[in-house]
Amino acid sequence: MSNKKKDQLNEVEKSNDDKVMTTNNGVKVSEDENTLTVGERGPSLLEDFHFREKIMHFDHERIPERVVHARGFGAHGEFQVYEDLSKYTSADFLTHPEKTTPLFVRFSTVQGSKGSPDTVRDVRGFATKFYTDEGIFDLVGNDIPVFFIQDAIKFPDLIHAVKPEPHNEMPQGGTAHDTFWDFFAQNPESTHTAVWAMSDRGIPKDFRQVEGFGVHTFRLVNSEGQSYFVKFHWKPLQGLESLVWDEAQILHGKDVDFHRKDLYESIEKGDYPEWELGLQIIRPEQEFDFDFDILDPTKIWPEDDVPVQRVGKMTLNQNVTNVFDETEQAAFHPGHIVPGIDFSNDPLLQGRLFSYTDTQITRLGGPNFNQIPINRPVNEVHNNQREGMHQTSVNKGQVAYHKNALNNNDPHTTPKEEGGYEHYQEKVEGRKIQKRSESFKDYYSQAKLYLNSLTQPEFDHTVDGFSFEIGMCKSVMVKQNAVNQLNKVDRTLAERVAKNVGVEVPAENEEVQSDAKDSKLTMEKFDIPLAGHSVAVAVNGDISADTLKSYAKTFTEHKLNYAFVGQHPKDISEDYGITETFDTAHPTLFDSLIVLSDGSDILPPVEEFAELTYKHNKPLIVSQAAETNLADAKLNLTAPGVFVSDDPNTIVQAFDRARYWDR
Ligand code: HDE
Repeated sequence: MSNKKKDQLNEVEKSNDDKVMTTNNGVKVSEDENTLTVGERGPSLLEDFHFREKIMHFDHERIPERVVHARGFGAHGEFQVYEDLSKYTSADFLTHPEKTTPLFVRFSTVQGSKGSPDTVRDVRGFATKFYTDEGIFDLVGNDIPVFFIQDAIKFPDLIHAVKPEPHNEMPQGGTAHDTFWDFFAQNPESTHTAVWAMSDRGIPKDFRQVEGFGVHTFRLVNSEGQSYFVKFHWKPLQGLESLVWDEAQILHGKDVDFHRKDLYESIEKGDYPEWELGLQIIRPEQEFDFDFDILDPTKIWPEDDVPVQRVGKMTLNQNVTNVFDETEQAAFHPGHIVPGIDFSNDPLLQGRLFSYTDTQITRLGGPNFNQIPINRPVNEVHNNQREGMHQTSVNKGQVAYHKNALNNNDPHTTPKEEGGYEHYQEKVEGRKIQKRSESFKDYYSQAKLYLNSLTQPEFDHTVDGFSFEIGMCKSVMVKQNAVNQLNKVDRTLAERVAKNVGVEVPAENEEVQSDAKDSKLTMEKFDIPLAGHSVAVAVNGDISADTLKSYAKTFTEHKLNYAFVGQHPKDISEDYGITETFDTAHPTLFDSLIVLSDGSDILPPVEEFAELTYKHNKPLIVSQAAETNLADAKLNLTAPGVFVSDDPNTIVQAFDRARYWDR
């Protein structure tokens, strides 16, 4: 983390090391295990102030969880722009390549509550707080570039449909239920985002491998006052990978913390995840050059038409010290912007600008949430705002108003030329109306564009995603209505899902007639580096320490995470050994598997490890001695991505692809 934010947080960090226990009023505590009572077996006394304070504080430890995005995990990092972008913007952090800007990122799921599993099918939040020298810029985006609705007034309806149903509070963490699919069918603007969520994008493998999108159109404004429309992107340098649904479901039980653990451990190990900041820029005179409205948040700007310029890099390099104090109390807000950035008239964005401060007041208990350490800017804050719950500053002086003569008119305002924020002077006129623009009413073309751009396995997974989710609905009417919507996008999708969920294939083919594709939509466009992947080595019988060490050496050379998994833990050296057993580990927790055997009968869990790795299309290496033992297992040893080898280096070749869909 860059120093400014780190120094600021260090100042408030508190350690108990070598300290005596006190009450919150600083009185040293002599007894912390027995309350004050009358005699050894008598009643407790109210005057035990330490007991009263301890229990009072405990009773109030919880704050309301976020209405949406309750389940999340964050980390600190930094950002550096590659080149001076003053052509587009006056923002200080985008025009000074020599500067590193501290930042904080929180990833989240949308639907589930705070304790829900990480690997559910859902959109992921990707919120970034930049602590720039000119104040805080929050880029509060998602891992999917579009949103379910076009106007903020529909957000409570969407979320009420998405969340567990109110009469029985089920299901937790997912959208596979009647109210969500009823909303989908009755609100066709949700079609495009639903197609993304049902594809592999809805079940990312980890947080390190998600793209990030600002979703809305923003403006960049340069020092001459020229403005450009912009969409923000985060491009992961770790590649882009997803789970398969069966694997994701098993992981709900095997490791509810699968995503947060991956991020936490990568950072602890010094394997810092990185993303490049991407900009798509549309000049004002191009605003109406497209067959979609650039203010519509249910539309992408296809990257083949409007290329993404990669302008800087973010590195996440420090875990938080305390999850509640930092991650839980982080208050993001799309309205936190800095000079050089401004809003567009996207009606969803405009509504968000209103919502986020409201939610912080409920969640964080008052208007002073910006004073909480994680939310404090790194530059100084001075104004005439005073008092309120949880005020932590001690504001000096007689004067708290503007303008004043008693304090020399301080704090004083700053003109734009010297860094004062001035809103872009867009000319706007019109009647007051409540009406959706006609230009927002094409709900299906880009859903079709997305499906056209997928590879065949990706398309098949999307069919499976829809089939599972719609299939879980109880109402046949809802299922039929949902399939009728799919029929307006893609006939094959509608036919296959209808068959899988047991409803009628709509009589008429109403699909969008278009072969248009965007080459950047398939996940396979990303190179996937070997480093950072994981290998389980299933040890069947007695394998020499030297053999295990030679495998460990290869893994370390290639920065692979690994674990030897055996029937019993075993110490084979000082640093590593057989640390996992078939009870503690599971093939879904790893990206690949190597089976080593001494030739003895294959243990049932080893066979299960091999079968599940095979089923989930992951690289599988089987030693020569294990090959014959696995003859009866449910897998084909000559299938793509299965290697019979005793050479530890085969792992490099095996990761030629992260998943072998043609298996
Ligand atoms: Fe949010 N959203 N949202 N949202 N959102 C919240 O703010 C809201 C929307 C997003 O890690 C809440 O502090 C409205 C789009 C993320 O802390 C709340 C509308 C996008 C996070 C809220 C939207 C997002 C939130 C809940 C429609 C992607 C988590 C707690 C106008 C571009 C941030 C909180 C974190 C959180 C309201 C739509 C992303 C209730 C009214 C579109 C990543 O204020």
